[in-house]
Amino acid sequence: MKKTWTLEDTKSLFDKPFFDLIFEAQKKHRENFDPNKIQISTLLSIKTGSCPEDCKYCPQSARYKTGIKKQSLLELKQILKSAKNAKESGSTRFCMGAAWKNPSEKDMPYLEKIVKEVKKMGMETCMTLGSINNAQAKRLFNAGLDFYNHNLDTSENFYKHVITTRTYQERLTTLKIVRDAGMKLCSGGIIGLGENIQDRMKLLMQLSNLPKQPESVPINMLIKIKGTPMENNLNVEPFDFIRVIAATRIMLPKSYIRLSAGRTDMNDQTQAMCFMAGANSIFYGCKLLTSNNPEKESDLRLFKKLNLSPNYNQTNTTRENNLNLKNTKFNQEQYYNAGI
Ligand code: SAM
Ligand code: DTB
Ligand code: SF4
Repeated sequence: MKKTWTLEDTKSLFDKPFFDLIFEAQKKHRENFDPNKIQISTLLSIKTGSCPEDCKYCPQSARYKTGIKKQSLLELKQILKSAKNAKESGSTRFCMGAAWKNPSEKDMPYLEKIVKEVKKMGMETCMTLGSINNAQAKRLFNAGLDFYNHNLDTSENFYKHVITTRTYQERLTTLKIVRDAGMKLCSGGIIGLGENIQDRMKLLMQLSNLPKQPESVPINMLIKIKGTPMENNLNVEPFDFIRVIAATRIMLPKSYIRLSAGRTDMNDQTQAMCFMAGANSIFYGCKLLTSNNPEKESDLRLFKKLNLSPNYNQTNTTRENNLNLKNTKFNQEQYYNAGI
């Protein structure tokens, strides 16, 4: 039977001596995953900026002057070109994000078309479009959408300090709608919003106590965007972040935990500790939605140092097709050392 995490249980995890916590997380990780494999996803913003929501961390909210370049829905050709690049550079999942409160009915046929075409390329598909209703979720599922991403972001209590235009309950409802439509769920949060440790515990309790745990759990470290109300937030202490990853691994043992936004502010050692604590997925490619992500070459170098190799999905045929190292300077050496 699925364990229900209480605040007391969760607190006892966070209170553990650091190495005891990491050891327990790594044990859990090894029971459920190959510790030397990593899942690779690539992000593309298919509609950028002018979002009516007020998420205080977000560069894309129309309420803050962040200077990002707005872009209406991208053309199919451009989306497929990015998906092809992502596939050729080793990504197995293509995640498309739109700066919307929710998708409009008039865009649904086009969104279905996008999903069908990306799916045809042999990649897993993921979208994050804000709140969706039952009919929209079913349509996206029928078009071939594998995952839907919608984050809880933080604890229910702290949420009101972050977003006022969408309720926490609406978020939970969207997660249920995604599940009811038959899709896999990607849901996580952000560390560094100004939340306290108990808010972090409560976010993880919400995620782990869902009727079915999300298959993917992105843990973002706040990227402090100039012009947003959170631009001067305090930095997250790396060891506190690693603790959150470890607790996530223990509380959601079978989920892929994605080390998401904020990796450009983490050194190799912090990222390695996150992998040790149970993170086993990243966004790959030099851009997230609008913000920078590490360069591919720097990630490949890190994989090499840590002997990490990509976790290919079953539908892909050749490894060469997936990890096109021809484009990287250290092609042969990487290829040899990663044992690919
Ligand atoms: N508009 C849709 C929504 O909010 O559901 C989809 C895109 S939205 C940008 C996806 C997620 O990105 C947010 O839920 C948040 O967790 C994350 N995010 C946005 N800005 C961020 C930032 N500055 N730092 C870290 N994570 C961020
Ligand atoms: C998630 O949890 N993080 C990604 C993805 N899901 C959509 C987005 C991170 C966005 C970081 C800020 C930006 O690039 O605009
Ligand atoms: Fe809009 Fe999503 Fe950004 Fe919130 S997180 S402002 S909903 S794009």
